[in-house]
Amino acid sequence: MRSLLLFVALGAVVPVARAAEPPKGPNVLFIVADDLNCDLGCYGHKAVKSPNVDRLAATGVRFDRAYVQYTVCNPSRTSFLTGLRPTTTRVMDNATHFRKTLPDAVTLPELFRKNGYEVIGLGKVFHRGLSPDDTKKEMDDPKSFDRVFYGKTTAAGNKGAGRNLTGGALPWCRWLAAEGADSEQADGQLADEAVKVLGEKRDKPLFLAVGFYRPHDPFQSPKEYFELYDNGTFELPKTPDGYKPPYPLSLGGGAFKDAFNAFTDKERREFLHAYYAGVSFMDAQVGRLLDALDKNKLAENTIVVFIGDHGYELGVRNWWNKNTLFERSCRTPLIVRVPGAKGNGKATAALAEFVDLYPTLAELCHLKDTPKQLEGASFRTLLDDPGRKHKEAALTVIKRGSVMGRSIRTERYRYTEWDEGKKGAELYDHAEDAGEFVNLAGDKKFEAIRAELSARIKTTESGAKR
Ligand SMILES: [Ca+2]
Repeated sequence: MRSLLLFVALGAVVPVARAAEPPKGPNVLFIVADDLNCDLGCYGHKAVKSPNVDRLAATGVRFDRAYVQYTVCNPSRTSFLTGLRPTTTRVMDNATHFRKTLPDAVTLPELFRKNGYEVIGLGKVFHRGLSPDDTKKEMDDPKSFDRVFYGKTTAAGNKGAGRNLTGGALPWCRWLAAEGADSEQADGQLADEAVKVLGEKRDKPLFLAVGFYRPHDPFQSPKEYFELYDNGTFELPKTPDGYKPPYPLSLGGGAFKDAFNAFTDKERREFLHAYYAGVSFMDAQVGRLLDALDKNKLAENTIVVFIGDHGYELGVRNWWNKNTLFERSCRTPLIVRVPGAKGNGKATAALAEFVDLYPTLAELCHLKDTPKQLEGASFRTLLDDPGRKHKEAALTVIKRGSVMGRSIRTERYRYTEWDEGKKGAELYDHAEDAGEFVNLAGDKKFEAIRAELSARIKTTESGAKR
């Protein structure tokens, strides 16, 4: 039908691009965890149990400075799946579908399809509704996948012990240590389905995207993952005495702030407990995928990418959410295992942006017809040589109300402007202040650095690829 339409429209037969023989791969297993920060064993966290992601990190390249382009689900996912910055996609909330703003974008999975791959999407790859039980499909992108499966937590899986930590003021802020096995939860079903897919015989290479819903709220996981932790041992978040948060956290009131301000240490410990149980539950599912790769002898010909869609603040500045421009929201895990890469088993401190994922995977898989307007730069060479540099800066933006915030991370500094500085600016020196508590933006000694970083925001946003 498409050939016929082209014939009618153009008056000539336009050959449909087909490879003479099907491409041989490599396969890609692309795993996304929702709202996952770097509190993982392999990133040095002492309490969190993540043996399977750790196992992947031990056999792949762990990125220690990888930054998302937006710290909310839909804008971040849209960005790394289209290879475009949020200011280009114009998707800066959870309600706008990128096909409205960029109808002709070729997404990363779509490009794999066009290159002869079988492309399967399980769970939350593009943004979906707010919970795994939300069956609305309108946020997904049918052009991107040959097959999709979302999973749905069963009635039995929704039973258990738990409570809302805000007395119901924030409906999402609740935990449940659920009865029943992993497969009663949507994420367990996603792993079941992925294991099935990896066991299937196919004559095409496979791009399998698996988007786990945890550790995103509601903080619900089978109770065995809660039982991995004694929350009395958790280190509680620390904010220095007398600290005054910058814009927009400096604004008074709001349902989130009011609820978080009412937390006692009991709620704080429960929040950490429930979030980390979700990390371990998600981690166990990742383990099942890695085992299935090994069992089906696919590991040697499969690139594995593991990411969060953005980080998560766990109580520092008394903020228990994402949607900030601090390090813990902007930075998220990125682990890439390419069979045979010389960097496997090592970590890289090179700055990388999630917008780089698209051109990297396109290069690694020798894809044809990669869109010319991609805004990232391939980091393929880092995978063999993790000690090299990749780019000068990573840019993350968010919109709070009508105010745009832009934050640039260089090797040493983070610099943030709200409404181009009119609503405030923040400069943090990570060599001295990893927690980003001492704002140097008004300090005369840092005037030149601030000016340089302000200019860097503009050049990065307007297309400087490195
Ligand atoms: Ca998210």
